[in-house]
Amino acid sequence: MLLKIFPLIFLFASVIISQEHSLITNIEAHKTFSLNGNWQFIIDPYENGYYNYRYEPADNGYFKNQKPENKWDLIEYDFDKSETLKVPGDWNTQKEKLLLYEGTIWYKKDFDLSRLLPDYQALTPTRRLFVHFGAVNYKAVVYLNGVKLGEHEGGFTPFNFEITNLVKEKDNFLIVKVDNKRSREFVPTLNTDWYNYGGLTRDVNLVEVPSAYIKDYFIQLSKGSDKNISGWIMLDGNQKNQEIKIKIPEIQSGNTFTTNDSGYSNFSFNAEVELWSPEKPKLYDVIIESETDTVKEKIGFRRIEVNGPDILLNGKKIFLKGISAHEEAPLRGGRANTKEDAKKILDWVKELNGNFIRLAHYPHNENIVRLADEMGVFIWSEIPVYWTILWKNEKTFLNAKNQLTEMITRDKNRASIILWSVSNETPLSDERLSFLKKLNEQARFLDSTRLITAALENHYVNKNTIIIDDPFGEYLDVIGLNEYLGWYDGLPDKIDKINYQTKYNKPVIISEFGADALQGFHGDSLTRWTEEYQANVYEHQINLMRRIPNLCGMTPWILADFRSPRRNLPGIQDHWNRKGLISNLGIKKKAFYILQKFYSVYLLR
Ligand code: GCB
Repeated sequence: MLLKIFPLIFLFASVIISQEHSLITNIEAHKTFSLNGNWQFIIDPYENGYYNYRYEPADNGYFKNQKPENKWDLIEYDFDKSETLKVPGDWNTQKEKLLLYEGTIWYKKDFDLSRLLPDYQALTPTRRLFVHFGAVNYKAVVYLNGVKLGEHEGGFTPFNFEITNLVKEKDNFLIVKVDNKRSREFVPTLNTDWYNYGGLTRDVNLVEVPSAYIKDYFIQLSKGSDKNISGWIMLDGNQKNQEIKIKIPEIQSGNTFTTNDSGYSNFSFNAEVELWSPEKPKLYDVIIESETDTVKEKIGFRRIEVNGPDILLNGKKIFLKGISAHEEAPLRGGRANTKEDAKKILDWVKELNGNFIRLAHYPHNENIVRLADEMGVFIWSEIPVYWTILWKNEKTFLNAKNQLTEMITRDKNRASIILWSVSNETPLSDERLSFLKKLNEQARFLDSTRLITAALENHYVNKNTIIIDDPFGEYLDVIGLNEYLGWYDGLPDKIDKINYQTKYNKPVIISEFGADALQGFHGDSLTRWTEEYQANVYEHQINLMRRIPNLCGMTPWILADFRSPRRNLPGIQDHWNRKGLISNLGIKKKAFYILQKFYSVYLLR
């Protein structure tokens, strides 16, 4: 009976997904034209370019890019005389005056299609053009040639708008109003422990596709199988019924099928694939051909499952030797956004003898996820449902759900991603539980092949016993737990006295522990902020790890020091969270070597 219902559920799932997003995935498989580089900008703290003096949206805002036409015209801005900012890039670390700026900045980029894409006009109407943003923090309103294309909320996921009918051969101007003001109802909310880097923080591209093109697809091993590949494909455009071929040339495998009136099809076929693992991160070229479009990408195939308290990769028990990381550029500072940044971060994970990274506390850029596929590093990816979200606010929920959807949409074909996390350290309440349960359902609905987790908190049963009993644990595959014994909770020797219990027969990952140390600051092992204190905490924590029930992995907090405006201690913090194992200048602290050693000897619980 179950088997009979399954295909129906699957079909239904694919239809709903298609209605929910307009994102083109794997844009590199299409023709892209980078709009990265220098963009002019106007700082607009009062949003004068958006609202009139009655605080109503103006129909003649900065997005019109007006110029005086005669000597008496009154126009109080001028993009062309304004300074420039580099895209991709946060604005905070590019101009000193913007270091702590939270508000609106208008960006403008001019482009000539005749230069970027000389044959475009000749090819229309068989071609379409989109503008694609890797991420904009936090809110973006996008205009082309004075006409609004759309808006996007959420600072860490991609989005795109079609510009086929608006774009001109010459003299296009793309304007983006970017606003990074924090707000109680946003995701994240007002209060976090990371820097609110604003701007066009990831790549901006024009993407050219055929009039009917392959917009999205899901290609993974079928749940529980090593040999059956299944998923769905989604076309967009004027020719919905098409014959589709999926090919994996290296193993001469694939299948042919036809999309329905909505442009969708499920598929499944048998394939003798070599399974992806950190030891051998095998990726296959997968080609998808429709009658009007072809896309290609490298995909790895592996099974990730839980069995009682264990996590299994391709049927075998694994231990996740990890580290948490923010999306900060090693050495350079500011938001990471290049392939080199991603490489440096993952090289550090390898140097630690690790095989796992927790990309905290929001979806990181696509470079790192793709590189992790190649380098064989497991990923935990999460959305910024962090601390005190407004659980009762429907808009907040829809926003969180949308960010989750966009994260999964972008990265669902990456073998490296094994865990989707829906929240971090959220305080217990009925409203929170129902909010998180719905996110959990959405994640499972979009992707039944990965494990769902969340970073939960400690609860004491008595002085020396902590229990993992968060009611949300019942719904998760893997329990993440943040604990700060030895730092926020007692001194390092307290760690030895604590015992853990868990209510759930499920794998546990200690998703955070740590202590701050200013690199180069030395003292005895009980002096706060010294490398010795941090090392002391790591030594005791590592002993504790051996005693945590059901432990399947850990991601201590954190790989490198990161900027955080809530860290105010002069001479030590100066707006940096110092829990990094590596300083913001790339220098390793003592604790780095302690974890490195542990990871070199520890195999499995
Ligand atoms: C936490 C948070 C993390 C903070 C960290 C800290 O529990 O999850 O975002 O940065 O503690 O350093 O306090």
